[in-house]
Amino acid sequence: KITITIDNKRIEAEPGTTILKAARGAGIEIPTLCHFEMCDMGIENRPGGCRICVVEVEGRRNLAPSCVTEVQEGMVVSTHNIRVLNARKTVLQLIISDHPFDCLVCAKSGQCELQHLATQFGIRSLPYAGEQSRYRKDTSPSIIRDVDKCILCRRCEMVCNDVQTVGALSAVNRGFMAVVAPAFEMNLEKSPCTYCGQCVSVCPTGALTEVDHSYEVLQALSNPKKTVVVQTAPAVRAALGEEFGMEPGTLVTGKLVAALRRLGFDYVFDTDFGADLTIMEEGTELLNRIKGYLAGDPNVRIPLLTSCCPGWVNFFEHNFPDLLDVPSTAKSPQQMFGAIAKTYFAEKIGVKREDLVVVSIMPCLAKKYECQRDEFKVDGNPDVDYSISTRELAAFIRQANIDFPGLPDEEYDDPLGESSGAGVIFGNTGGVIEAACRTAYELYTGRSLDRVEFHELRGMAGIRSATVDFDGLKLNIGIAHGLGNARKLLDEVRAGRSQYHAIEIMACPGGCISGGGQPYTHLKEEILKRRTAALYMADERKRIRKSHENPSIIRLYKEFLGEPGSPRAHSLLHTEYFP
Ligand code: HC0
Ligand code: SF4
Repeated sequence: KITITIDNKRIEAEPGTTILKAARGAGIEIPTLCHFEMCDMGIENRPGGCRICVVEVEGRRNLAPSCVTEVQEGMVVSTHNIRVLNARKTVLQLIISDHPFDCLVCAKSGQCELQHLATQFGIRSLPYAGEQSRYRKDTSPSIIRDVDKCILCRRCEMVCNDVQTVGALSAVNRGFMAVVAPAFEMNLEKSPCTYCGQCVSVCPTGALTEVDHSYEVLQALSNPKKTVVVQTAPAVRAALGEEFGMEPGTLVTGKLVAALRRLGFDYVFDTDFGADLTIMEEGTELLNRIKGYLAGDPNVRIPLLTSCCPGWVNFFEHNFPDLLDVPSTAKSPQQMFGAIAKTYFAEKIGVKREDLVVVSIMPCLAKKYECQRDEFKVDGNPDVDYSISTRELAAFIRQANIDFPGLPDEEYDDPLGESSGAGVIFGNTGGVIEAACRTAYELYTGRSLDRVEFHELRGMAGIRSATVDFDGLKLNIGIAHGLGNARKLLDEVRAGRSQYHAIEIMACPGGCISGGGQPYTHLKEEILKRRTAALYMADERKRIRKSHENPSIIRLYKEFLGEPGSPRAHSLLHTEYFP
């Protein structure tokens, strides 16, 4: 350890640590616009570009950017003296001189880090004329790039390239025209972007935001001819409370249901029901593939890859077009829910398909694209009409002046609101495969599990593996979250070196709990861990914890679908992939 002094405080730090980290470790906050990190996953962006984090180091002529300057024995640092404050203010004024002033109508207003700093530093005028660059907005099915608002922090580039290995974004041009953009400045839609939304999660300004569909939802709700059904994804209940000042990790399931009723939805249902249904179909597919594999059938593809994460589906369609027969053909829970809502449920309540509107509340931006895919439409009418993010729902709740923390806890409607604990852990990395194991074990062995938790499948390591014993049949399970980790496992599959029988993949670090549509955290590890714990707690609190024991699922098969994998189940609940 070495000893340094920061703001007259003696601090011990590891050699190689930056001043910024040493200061933060001692509770001294230094502002920055480009730096961010998530230690557990080794994610760190420190291009030293924004220069907001400059500090004074005694004996040095120039101020030092604290995010890239390493501590040295005996160093004496001032983080907030007059010279430093002056420099920060000048840097801020320079950044703002190349930024539009439309805060009133900006999607990020109120949550923009540049806006916060401008307020904190009391910026009231700009001494520099600057130059307002003019780029057109780039709108894709999920994400809007408002490039004029890019401040070149390069967080998005780092996440997209280093974490996701998608490489859709990189810095182009010079001077006032410099921006981060897809190659040849093509539209995001034409780029290899997966719509995972992780760039939106880390963008400090309004340069990257979601396409907002809440107006269309409002229109549907105010149309008396429409019956509007809503489904809520597993991870939303673990994060929505943060938007209303509640502690991260507070489960708000009952208040979420209550808020949606007050907003005017006719039926409040749960994507967890769709997750249980996914397990019935995907679990059956897994067992069939394993039986075929053990019997030496050369046409059977192992490992089975989970297919419920649409960012991941986009990624393998782009990058592994030669492996399109490896993922499960099961649709995602969002889409299974939509298909059942517009057939089985519409029939039950006597409403025509075109008069039923299905809305989903998702932690994810790729879900917006997923529900628009042609294969999920019948004569142009989508199974899921609109997907809105946790953040869009929070804004909607605020507009309606609902006191969210003060709401009573209410229950989901029947029958598509009933779910098991297996359905709710889908939102955590490892949760889908754990849910599948709970059901596949019992179907395969004919025995009831003594303990439903598979702790060996849990955790935050980016790639994990475990062997699960099905009474002598040893299943090798792989888990990856973050597309860079997924790529490593897929490269092994392509090379014929994969050890696994099944692999679960989620595009976002930590799984859906840190999806691109969740309340902004900038991947703060502590918040993600609390959301994860909340979903495991929701599972523990459930009376039914295995998908095949969900009474509404049992009834759905009995009344409508027949067996898992039946021709009707196949046509409604399975899909195909396109290069
Ligand atoms: Fe997820 Fe899902 S678990 S992808 O993260 O499978 O978005 O929460 O809704 O569909 O259930 C997201 C979350 C879902 C789906 C489910 C899956
Ligand atoms: Fe890259 Fe994901 Fe952003 Fe697309 S959505 S640009 S894949 S980080």
